[in-house]
Amino acid sequence: MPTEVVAPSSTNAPVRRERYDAIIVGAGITGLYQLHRLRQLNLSVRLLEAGDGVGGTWYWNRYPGARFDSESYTYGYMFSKELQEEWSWSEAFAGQPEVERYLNFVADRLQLRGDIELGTRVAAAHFDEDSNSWSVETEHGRTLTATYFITAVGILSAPFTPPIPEIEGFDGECFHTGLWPDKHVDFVGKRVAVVGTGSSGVQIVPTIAEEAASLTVFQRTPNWCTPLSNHPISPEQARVIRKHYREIHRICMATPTGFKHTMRPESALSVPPEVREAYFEQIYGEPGMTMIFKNFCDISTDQSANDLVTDFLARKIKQRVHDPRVADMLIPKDHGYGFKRPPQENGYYEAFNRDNVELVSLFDEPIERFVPEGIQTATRTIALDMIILATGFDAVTGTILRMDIRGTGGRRLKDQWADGPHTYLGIFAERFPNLFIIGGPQSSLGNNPRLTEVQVDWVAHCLSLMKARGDNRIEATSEAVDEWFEHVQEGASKVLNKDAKAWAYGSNIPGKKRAFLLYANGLPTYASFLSEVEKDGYRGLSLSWHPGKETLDDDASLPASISRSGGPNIVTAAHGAA
Ligand code: NA7
Repeated sequence: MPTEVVAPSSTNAPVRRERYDAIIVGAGITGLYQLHRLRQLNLSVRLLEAGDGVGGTWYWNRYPGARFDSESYTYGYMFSKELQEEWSWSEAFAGQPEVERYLNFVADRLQLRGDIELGTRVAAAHFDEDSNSWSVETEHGRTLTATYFITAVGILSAPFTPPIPEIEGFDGECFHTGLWPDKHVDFVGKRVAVVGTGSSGVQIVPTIAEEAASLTVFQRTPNWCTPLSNHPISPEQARVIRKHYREIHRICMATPTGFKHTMRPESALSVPPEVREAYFEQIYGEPGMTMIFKNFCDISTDQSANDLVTDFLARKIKQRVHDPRVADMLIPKDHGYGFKRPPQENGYYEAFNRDNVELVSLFDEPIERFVPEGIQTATRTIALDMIILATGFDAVTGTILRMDIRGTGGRRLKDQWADGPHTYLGIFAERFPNLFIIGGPQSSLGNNPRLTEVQVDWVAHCLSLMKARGDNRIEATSEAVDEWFEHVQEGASKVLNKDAKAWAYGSNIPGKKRAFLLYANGLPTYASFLSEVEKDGYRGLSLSWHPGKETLDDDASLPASISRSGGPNIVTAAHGAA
């Protein structure tokens, strides 16, 4: 795996390599781990990160109230005993500042910073057939090359600003929750509006309600929100968690979504109403995603079972919100429970009992435009000092496709995925050799760090094997991509949310083709798929060696014991293929 020194320094500064074995994009939880694993293989790696700090999602989403909805100790890294022993989470669901501190701690502890370049957004990556390498261009016009190009950009990282007329015309402060500034934002005494009531809106509303002079919440679609029930982790609890990390990991890896919760095995319809009601009450009060992932096993597959949950949750909203008209506005009418990722809240419903908080339904009173003094709706002008856009993300494919990625023959990934993503294993795209997509479309599921650790390990193992064999090119076959597509669709067809207007289908973005973007067959199925592919000699993938202009000289230096596969590509059958 050659590297090339192209920028010898005339000073004593370290020489900068501009050619690498691998370039990783994104210094979030996935990218940091991928960097660590590839460095263990002695590959030369550069990680490029758009932000000025590490953390990814937890760097950008620093709005007040941002926090985990996965248990802290199930979201963090689980590959290292040292990291687990040296870090203590202070809360069951850590807030953004603590998560960002954690990821900085990891970057320091694993000594990753020397290979990370911050403030460097990747604009384009083009595969060059002749050199068998990726040419990666930053938005500042610098070009780096690498044999392997690895995206670890997260699924909720391309903030979406809705096409509201004259959105630039507001004279006050305006922030997107996904691009929150790294400074104190003061709400005290201000007239504030929040547009959007997904997880971000639901998290930020209670804080602003307490501090602002007035808060107007613009809601298009209400969500089924349940209490997060966060709590501090005592030193004794931390000790128990540390002791049981292995067991916690095993449990998470055995659940479909990577959370620690397991579904109750009976149907919601099979138990007496009073038993069901008591159980709903219990899991409503328990911390975290229990209402969705500890519920009866058929709530996502049987409409009648789902109706029982929504009936319970609607009653809860009516109990918690004093004004029946506002309570009714907050009850979803267009989707069942779990059809969209349900926000976890901390005093969200109670915020609407305050005199300084108003809920505006965009169906009754649409926003016409932003004006210098605030927001003009169909019926009035609302004067504001600050507008917060909690309007979500071009999810899963957004950040990948905002880069101009081109494969063989100059083919653009954006064109190839115009009708939705097509991958093999969620990792490979046909005709994009040596591109690895980690934590992206057709693989992502609930508690994503548990998924991406599997992918990162698998990719690291694959590259180590390629290195040992002398291969330097890997590409998915067309049959394998088609079969993965069928496998992903089959999983999606089993759940009730097929018609939901959710980011998981891309339907929150005007003009985005509707396609299922995630993976619904479950983490254990995914993980066993990956290991079977490996055991079957990387079936569905073509591994080969390409000389490439820049690697010819290097060939002679290879130890004789390492054989080049050379010659015809090794193509093995995809899952289920002949
Ligand atoms: P979400 O969940 O996509 O929520 C975005 C919100 O913004 C949602 O309420 C949208 O309403 C609303 N929205 C979007 N476009 C508009 C326009 N044009 N006008 C008014 N309102 C609009 O993003 P979040 O950041 O809250 O959460 C993302 C994920 O982060 C979440 O699922 C968790 O996994 C963590 P809509 O529902 O589309 O009618």
